[in-house]
Amino acid sequence: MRQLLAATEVNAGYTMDTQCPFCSVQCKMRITKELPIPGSRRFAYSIEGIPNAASEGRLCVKGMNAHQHATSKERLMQPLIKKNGELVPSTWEEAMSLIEERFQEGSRAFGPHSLGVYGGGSLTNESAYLLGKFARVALGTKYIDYNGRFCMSAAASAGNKTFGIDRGLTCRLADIPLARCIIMAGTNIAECQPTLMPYFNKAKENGATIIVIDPRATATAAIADMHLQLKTGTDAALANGMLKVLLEENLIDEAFIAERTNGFAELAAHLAAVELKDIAELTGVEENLIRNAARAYGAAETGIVLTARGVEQQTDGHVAVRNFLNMVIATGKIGKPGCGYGAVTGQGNGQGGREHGQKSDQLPGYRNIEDENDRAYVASVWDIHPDELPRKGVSAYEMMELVHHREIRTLLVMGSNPVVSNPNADLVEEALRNLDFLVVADMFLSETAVMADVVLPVTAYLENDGTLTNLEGRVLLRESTIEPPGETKHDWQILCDIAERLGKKKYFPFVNAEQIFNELRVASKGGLADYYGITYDRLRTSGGIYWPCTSTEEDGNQGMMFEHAFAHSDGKAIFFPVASRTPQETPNEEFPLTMTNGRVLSHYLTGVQTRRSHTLAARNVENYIEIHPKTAKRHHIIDGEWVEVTSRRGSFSVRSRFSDKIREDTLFVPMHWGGIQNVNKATSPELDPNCKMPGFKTSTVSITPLRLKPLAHLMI
Ligand SMILES: Nc1nc2c(c(=O)[nH]1)N[C@H]1C(S)=C(S)[C@@H](COP(=O)(O)OP(=O)(O)OC[C@H]3O[C@@H](n4cnc5c(=O)[nH]c(N)nc54)[C@H](O)[C@@H]3O)O[C@H]1N2
Ligand SMILES: Nc1nc2c(c(=O)[nH]1)N[C@H]1C(S)=C(S)[C@@H](COP(=O)(O)OP(=O)(O)OC[C@H]3O[C@@H](n4cnc5c(=O)[nH]c(N)nc54)[C@H](O)[C@@H]3O)O[C@H]1N2
Ligand code: SF4
Ligand SMILES: [Mo]
Repeated sequence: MRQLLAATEVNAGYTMDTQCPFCSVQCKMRITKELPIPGSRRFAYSIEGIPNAASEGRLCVKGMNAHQHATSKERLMQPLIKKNGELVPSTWEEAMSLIEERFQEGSRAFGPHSLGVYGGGSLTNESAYLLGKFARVALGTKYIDYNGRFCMSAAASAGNKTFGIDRGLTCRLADIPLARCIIMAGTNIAECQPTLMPYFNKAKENGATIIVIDPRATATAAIADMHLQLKTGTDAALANGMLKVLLEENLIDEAFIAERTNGFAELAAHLAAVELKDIAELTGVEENLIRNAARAYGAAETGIVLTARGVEQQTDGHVAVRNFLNMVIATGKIGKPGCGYGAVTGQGNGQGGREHGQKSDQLPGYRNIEDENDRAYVASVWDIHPDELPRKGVSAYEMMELVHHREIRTLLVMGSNPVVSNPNADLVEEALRNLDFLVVADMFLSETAVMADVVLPVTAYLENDGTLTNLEGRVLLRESTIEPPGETKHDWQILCDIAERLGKKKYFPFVNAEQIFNELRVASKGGLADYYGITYDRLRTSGGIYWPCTSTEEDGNQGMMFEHAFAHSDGKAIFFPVASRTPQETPNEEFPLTMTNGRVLSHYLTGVQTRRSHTLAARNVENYIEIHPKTAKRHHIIDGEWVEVTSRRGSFSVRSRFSDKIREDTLFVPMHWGGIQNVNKATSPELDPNCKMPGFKTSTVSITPLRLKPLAHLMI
């Protein structure tokens, strides 16, 4: 048994091994809280990376400073209840009684489906799994979805369709240095998974050709041999151009296509009509560059293709990824060393969080909530009748629409800040204001928590136990040796407590995270994401185990997938012809520029955590819009001045930042700020029909210096 340090001992300092709470690499680290310097009341923390298979001991600036938010004075230490429009401290008893009363009232008056649950990819596997069970068993609602919908849904659905399974990386990180050509499409690893960069540098030293596809010359593009600086939203077309060259120049693997794939003839017929000059026109990338990139990938002995949100957060994100997968399987560059595909997963538990039932159409182990066998199996594990299991609900943004229509009237948010991270943020804010009852479980008073009727304080990464699955599909255990501060509770504890209040304790008897994991193992057994063979004891000694792992005797699959077969029933991968479409919005006189968005190194998602770290906050204190100096000149904009950016949805205001590293027709805005600086006030809620990913990355906008705007609207 581990001994937890009591709060008084915590105040005396400690050393503990933990994991970074931020991105999908999940770097391991050791934190030491030093005794205060005599005469000072402040503690010093020292952080060092611990060697591990993913980051090999490296940490980036976010990991080095994560403890600053976790130990910040702004942490919520007791529940809050809204009284007369103000959130005021309360006891757990009062907060829980109110939740019990209002959840029951809501369910009685408007039915169980008037209750909704909204989760997140930062939650541990245990909490994410329990959240799915909580929605279906404790509340009896079909309405549950999570922020991963905005993150991994296009790549996940594409992997499922092409390969029959979705695991972010189909190979090991260790394969990257073995690849002779690497395509990085819409992924800015240098800022978003910085501790992985040495893998790419090693590949380069080994002679690899690196191709970056991005409308901006990013820090990642700095290591590229070829940079295809395409127009935003044209990746599917670009991949068609590259496929055309691969076929034309016979750079494909015919034996692999014949033995291991279906549907090649349809793809070839579709590509026959593709003209490279049309693709060059559509994408803004020169014909020669497309040809050279395709040749480099096709001719290389080994190769890896990576995509991330630049390709995926589009209304054709699913098919755009499928077109990159067409390239992977046409060249047979998968299932062997130095080869593979990776959807670079985003959040700390972005991988595990999408496998065990937070998604509206999913049951644990990547099971399908509409499949009768899957329903029967999970119902038996949960000790309920299959008919008691709700059917599938709707995706994250669609849930917000239902909130807006007042079909969902009560909402529990755990591990997300939807009012900032959803597209069309003004509508989402209006929707949340209309709720009868909003409960938010968070460590901080986020923009969403401020709107809540009850805010529940949760433990942070330093204080709770659980497993997280990194971008490779490697399950990692993070354990704490310190006691929760103040009155904070673990997410899973909160779910068990509410369930008990609703008379469902029998289904939520858990007293620690390991017990939940043991139920998850059984619930996932036989599913695509099978965790049955993984135990806490094995994780404690192994440093991580890849799924699928079907028995406790087995080592897991060692990271390399599809060596002999894909996951479809006939063992084959499937080609899919993809249209070369123009972007979802094309510029016109009123909205002449295309705006995309994304991340910077020092902030994380909606910034709720990183803004509470003084070291990180100091690196970027406010939001900005990256604009080419020539474009700025045409729009009378001075470097560093405040501008208003307007789309068909709404407006936000940020400072301009000149950069010649961006296309002249494109603007880029980080996503880490809420309020008036929130880029999502202007992004489009149009969804990809295949996976319900919003088309975040392409909106047409106008841009005006605030200096030139009439001031009348500011006067009352
Ligand atoms: N520092 C930091 N790291 C993070 C995060 C963070 O918030 N901050 N978040 C984590 C999470 S949850 C995620 S999902 C990942 C995201 O990781 P990424 O997907 O790598 O991050 P983004 O910056 O959103 O987008 C990547 C790139 O796509 C480009 N892009 C924009 N439009 C297009 C397009 O149409 N086509 C192509 N090919 N490229 C385009 C952008 O210019 C950008 O450089 O990062 C994770 N890591
Ligand atoms: N325009 C635009 N919008 C985007 C994106 C984009 O690229 N462009 N990217 C999308 C993507 S990929 C993502 S992943 C989403 C993310 O969007 P959000 O889900 O809104 O992201 P976070 O800022 O991580 O919000 C998490 C909240 O949960 C809290 N939290 C952190 N850990 C825990 C925990 O363990 N338990 C609980 N209860 N709370 C916790 C944090 O304090 C924070 O308030 O944003 C999406 N929105
Ligand atoms: S943010 Fe990602 S790369 Fe940086 S330390 Fe944390 S897990 Fe590692
Ligand atoms: Mo994400």
